[in-house]
Amino acid sequence: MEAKIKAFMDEVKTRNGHEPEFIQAVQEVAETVIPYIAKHKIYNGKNILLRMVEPERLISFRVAWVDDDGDIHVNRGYRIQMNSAIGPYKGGLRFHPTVNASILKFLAFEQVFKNSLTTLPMGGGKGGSDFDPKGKSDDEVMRFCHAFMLELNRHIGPNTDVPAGDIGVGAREIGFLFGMYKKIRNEFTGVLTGKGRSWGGSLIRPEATGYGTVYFAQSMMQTNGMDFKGKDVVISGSGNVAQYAAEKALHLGAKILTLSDSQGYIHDTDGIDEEKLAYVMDLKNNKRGRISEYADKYSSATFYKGETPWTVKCDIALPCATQNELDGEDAKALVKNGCVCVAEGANMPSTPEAIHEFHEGKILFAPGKASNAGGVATSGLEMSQNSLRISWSREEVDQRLKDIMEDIHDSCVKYGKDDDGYCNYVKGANIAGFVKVADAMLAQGVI
Ligand code: NDP
Ligand code: 2IT
Repeated sequence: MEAKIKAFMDEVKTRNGHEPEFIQAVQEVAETVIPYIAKHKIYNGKNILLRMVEPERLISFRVAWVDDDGDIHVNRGYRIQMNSAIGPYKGGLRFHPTVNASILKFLAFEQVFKNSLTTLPMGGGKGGSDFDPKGKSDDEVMRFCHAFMLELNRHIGPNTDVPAGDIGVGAREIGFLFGMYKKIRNEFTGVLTGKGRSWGGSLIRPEATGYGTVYFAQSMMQTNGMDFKGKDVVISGSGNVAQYAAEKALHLGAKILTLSDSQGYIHDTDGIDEEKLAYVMDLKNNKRGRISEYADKYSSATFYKGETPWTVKCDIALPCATQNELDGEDAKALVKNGCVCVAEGANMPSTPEAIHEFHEGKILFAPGKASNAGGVATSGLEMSQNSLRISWSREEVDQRLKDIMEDIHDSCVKYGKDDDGYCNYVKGANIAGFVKVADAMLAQGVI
């Protein structure tokens, strides 16, 4: 089996040698899915995984725009249409200076499995740009988004490819992108999700990724007779996912100890309560400030510059910032300090070494493609509401989100339970995600 996995990865590396994040994501899937394929005849000899690692289409384009001083800038835009076997391509757009083909291919690949897990009919895609919205005026962001959509519009559509937000793309950017799509195509349609409430957006979509991560973690905890009540929770990030993970964990009676951004983390020994969280939301979403300002406002908090929060003693850890933000040493510290559950709100925040430590320590560990799937699942619910031209209540969307997270949890347990009773959620998520897409690809023939 080792040799089979190595041969497959050698081929992937030959074709994508300069794409470390993509190779990392594929390696994890190959290690769990190739043994499954070997045991299940229908998938043998079909090169099914090799077909899944090759994007159906990779689009790269120039985005030229003018800043407030009249200077011209050029950024690179992308859309990776990875797999459409079970539905239109679906996945976020990331605006961040680190964006490149490797990062977007890893995200698009993960998205295929994640979307399959949601039980909804969505293929996988991802896109974005190396544009950095930080420090830009609203007008500059608008001009960039309009220029980006001027090209992207010809590749997407409500039945073709439906983008959404990710790092650096929130309600403001989705508004500008939607406006330009509507103008060019003269069509008011559900071509993007994460839209504003008054123009086709769904209730609960802003909250969905963070809430879903906590719902998933709660399901995991319940398998061991535990829950969030009274637990110490460490969270990284302070953006969309981190904010609503914190809110839901608070609702369930937990104490939130940390939040972070790319400059460091804050540790509030009294806990981040509802009022303090409202301050964070205003600071990050309206004032576009830095998390260090939290420690200036609240004396119970300290800012640790350039550090990540994983050495803070906790029961539950929710990495909600970015890929590879939690390494093997961090994982060792978490396990040693008694952490019992790690659920990823971000995509691939734990390195392979970290995941190894969590599995060795036999603690509950959920990979992002399972635990952060609530965001895209609720995007799927937004698409349904757009097609039906109706709007469901908060309670209805939240209930559907809860049900989907429970379904995903059940699928992970079905395919991930080891002989000793320990659930390997990585294996479970990869195999469950694979089976649905692979079956559809087999049915549709070699295309
Ligand atoms: P936001 O842009 O709202 O927030 C991102 C947060 O992560 C910020 O606090 C940011 O800090 C921090 N961050 C970004 N890059 C780094 C870095 N290199 N090192 C440390 N911190 C960093 O994005 P989201 O909250 O939407 O996304 C967070 C994660 O969740 C991403 O991995 C994304 O792919 C994933 N995700 C998002 C979904 C969604 O619906 N939005 C759905 C599923 C997954 P700073 O401000 O300093 O950059
Ligand atoms: O990584 C993700 O799942 C997202 N950024 C959300 C994608 C979506 O289409 O809502």
